This record gives sequence, C-alpha cells and structure tokens, in this order.
Amino acid sequence: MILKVKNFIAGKWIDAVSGKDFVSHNPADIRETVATAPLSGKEDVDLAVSAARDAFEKWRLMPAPRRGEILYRAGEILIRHKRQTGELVTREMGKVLAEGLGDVQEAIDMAFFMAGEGRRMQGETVASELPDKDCKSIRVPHGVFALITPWNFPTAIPAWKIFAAIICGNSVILKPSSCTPACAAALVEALEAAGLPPGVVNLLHGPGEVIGEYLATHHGVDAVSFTGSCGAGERLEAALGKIHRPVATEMGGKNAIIVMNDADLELALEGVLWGAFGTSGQRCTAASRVVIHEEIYESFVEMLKIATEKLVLGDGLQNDTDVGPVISEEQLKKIVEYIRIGVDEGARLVTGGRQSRKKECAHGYFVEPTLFANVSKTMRIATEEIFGPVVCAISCIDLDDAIAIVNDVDFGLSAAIYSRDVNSTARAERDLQTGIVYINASTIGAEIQLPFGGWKHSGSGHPEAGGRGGALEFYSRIKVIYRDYSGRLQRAQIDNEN
Ligand code: UN1
Repeated sequence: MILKVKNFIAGKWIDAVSGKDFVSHNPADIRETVATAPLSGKEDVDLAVSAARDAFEKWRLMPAPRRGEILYRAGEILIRHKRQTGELVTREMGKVLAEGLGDVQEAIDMAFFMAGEGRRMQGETVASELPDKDCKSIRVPHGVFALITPWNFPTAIPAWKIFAAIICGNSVILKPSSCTPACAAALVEALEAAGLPPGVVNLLHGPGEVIGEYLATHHGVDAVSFTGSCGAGERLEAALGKIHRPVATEMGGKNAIIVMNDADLELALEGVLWGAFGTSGQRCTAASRVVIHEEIYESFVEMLKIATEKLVLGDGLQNDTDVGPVISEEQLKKIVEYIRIGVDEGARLVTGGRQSRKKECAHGYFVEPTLFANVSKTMRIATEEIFGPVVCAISCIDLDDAIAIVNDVDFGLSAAIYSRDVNSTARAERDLQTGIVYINASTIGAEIQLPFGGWKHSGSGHPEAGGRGGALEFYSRIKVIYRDYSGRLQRAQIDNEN
C-alpha cells in the first residue's frame, strides 16, 4: 500500500500549491514505493510560515506545564503506534526493525522528557544589590523555528527538535528529508491526535535545494535548527550569519573506538561491530575508525574480519538481518567511491568492499560491511566522513598515541575506549576532544536525558536533547527582569556604595 502523505499547515493536511508529488522508496527493494508526498515550492513555505506565526501568539501564552500535557499524550500515542511506525521506519529508511523501533522509542523518550521540562523551565532568582528590588531571569521562546532534519533518524531527530521547540513555546515548520516523508508524517499525526493547536507544528515536504534555504532565511522565521551534511549545514550557517539569525547545526563525525592491549577483546569486538555497522554506518555517531594497540593489532583485525564476514546483509524486516541497505543510490555511489579511494591510498581491504551481489540484495542499495587495515591517520578514509558500513583499523603504540590519533581530525562528536585500566579510561575521558565519550561501550546510543552535540566541525556547539546545556538553552532565550518596588530612583553601582 502506498501512503499518501500531505503537508500539514495550520492544522490541515493539504497538497502543495503546484499539485505535484514526489515519491519515497524502500531502499531494501526500490521497486516498492513507500509514499507519495507534496513537492512543495516557495508558495508553500510562505503558507507554512504564516500559519506558524499566527499560532505562535497564542501558543507562547499557554502555560508550559499545559504544553507538556500535550507532549505527554503524544508520547502515549507514539507508544500505541510503536510497532507500526517502527516498521515504517524500516521500510522507508532501511535500518533493521530493532533499530526502527529504537528510533520511535527515542522519540517517545523525548516526548516524556520534554513534557516534564514543561514543569521546570527554570530561570534564576538572585539577590539584588539594592533594597526593595528583585532580579530574576526567565526563559521565553524565540518565535517561529525552521527545523531541517535528515533521513537517518527519521522520527527521533524531528522529535528532538519539535518537542524541545514547542515545550519552550515556539511554533515550528519541519522540513524533513525527502527520503523519509512518511516517517515525519507519522510523528506529526501523533501530535495532532494529542490535541496540539493548529499551526504550532507545520510539516512541509519537498526538495531541500529548492525550499531549505528559502525557509531558513524567510523573514517570518526567527531561528533555525539543522541536522545533516556538513556542506548544507555550513551554507546555512553562512547565510544565517549575515542576517544574525540563531542557528544550531549537527553535522558530521569521524568517530573512533580505541582498543587497548588490556581490553576485554570480545566486548570490544561487539562494540566495534555495533558502532561501525549498526544503521549500516549511517549515524553521525558511527564508529568509522578503530585505533588498536599495536600488540593486539593483527589479532584484533583478524577477529573483526571473521565477525564482519558473519554479518547478514538484507532487508531490515527479515529476522536474521544484521545490516540493512544504505539510503540511496547517491549514498551507495559515494561509499563505493570512498572504498576505491582507500584502496588507491594503499590501505589493505580486509573484507567487503563492494556493492552486494547477493540475490536478495539485487533490488536495493546494499554495500558489504567493509574493513580496511593498515590505515594511516592522514588517509582520506581515516579523516573524511563516509556515512556507510566502512571501518578503518589504525595501529597505535600507546594511549597517548591513540588519543592523539582520535583527536587529529576536524570532527569531534563521539569517541570510545575499551580498556580494563581505570587510569587509562580516566585519561581518555579527560583528553578526548569530543562532545560524547564512552568507556567500554561503543560510540553510538546516546540517551536523551543528557546533551547530544559535537565539537569542532561536527556542529555549531548548541547540543540537542536534555540536561544542563542541552536543547532548552537554544530553543528558549533568557530575559532578565529587574523589579524595583522601592518607589524611588535607585541607581545600581552608584547608590549601593555604603
Ligand atoms: C545521529 O546519528 O544523528 O547516539 C543521531 C546515537 C543515537 C542518535 C544518533 N541516539 O547513536
């Protein structure tokens, strides 16, 4: 059955002004069309922005705990539809079903977490230097947010952004990836069913090249949050810098796992497989480098080779599948090209390395799980984001060398160390230059109750998700209120001298 997805503007599901549609396919079998969705243009953006503007004035005045109740109900609805939506994630995006369900679970977790934030929304109250005067700060919304999201977490990432934005009292326009329109629609349907007032969340489908920048720079938009490629994110940062518009970007990663000679190697092996090949390597947190102590380098590479060759590539809806397809022909070509570059650079292709030739994979975008050894830290495959099931094994001489290798890239999202030595793990924790560090666990699987964000070129430094320094810092702004109830002119820094 082909789903007929629409835009959602001012509380109504409508077609694009042009009347045209595009389609999304199942990347495991592209003969299957999953959904049709409106091919929106600039007129549709104008409509969505004006709906969000109108809704904002009322929404910002609704008490945050009431806003939270709507999010709570949305979370309950997502739980009821978890199976169905998880399967949709697998069909439209390709990740294996356990991960499709995990994607929806991350949205559910975020709904409940942000619902609770509605009862906090903390500012601060501090003592005044003057009598009969008080000083406090409060959190207020920005207004209208443009949210631009990728296909790799097609419900979780829109949920991170929408729920944080609306609990703070903003209204939003979501522009999801054109690869996964139906997943975005499923999330917005849950909000509609939860009783969200019309216009608070608007959903606009269509090509990023045509409407992305137009939406982000629209005069009716106040702030922007983007997750996606470095190229698109950096273009947006440049355009928005010129108009002083707040923007948060989450972009690439070149995440690494250090495996020390005292590590539990079986555990490290599982962590590397999960980090490198989970979601077919299509996470910003994916482990695309393993930095292995020289004493165990050859034996660990051999363990990895054997385990990698056992992974079953296939349709994520099949029970025995370990690794699903990649999202599109464009991504497949890019990954295969990087593999060629690795071979040309002189790395040793240990296993994998091609588009799959299995019969069951003939109609989808499948890349064999690929392992490179003898990779030096300056090779392109060791420094550039590949975003596919490709992992590079790099040798190191000791912990300092390992940490230096991990840090010697432009990205800084996630890193991990496997070691049984508490001092080594503590030094890694201190010295790794990434927003997220894992000890004896893989680079993927951040939980939503703490901030999620990268350093260096991985993003703008405005993390997503919960916790101190997390998303609320970006989706709200601080207003400082001084109230003087003395009934006379009191001059700060002057009348408090004695
Ligand atoms: C992403 O790849 O953009 O930490 C998000 C993780 C997931 C989120 C990944 N919770 O791997």
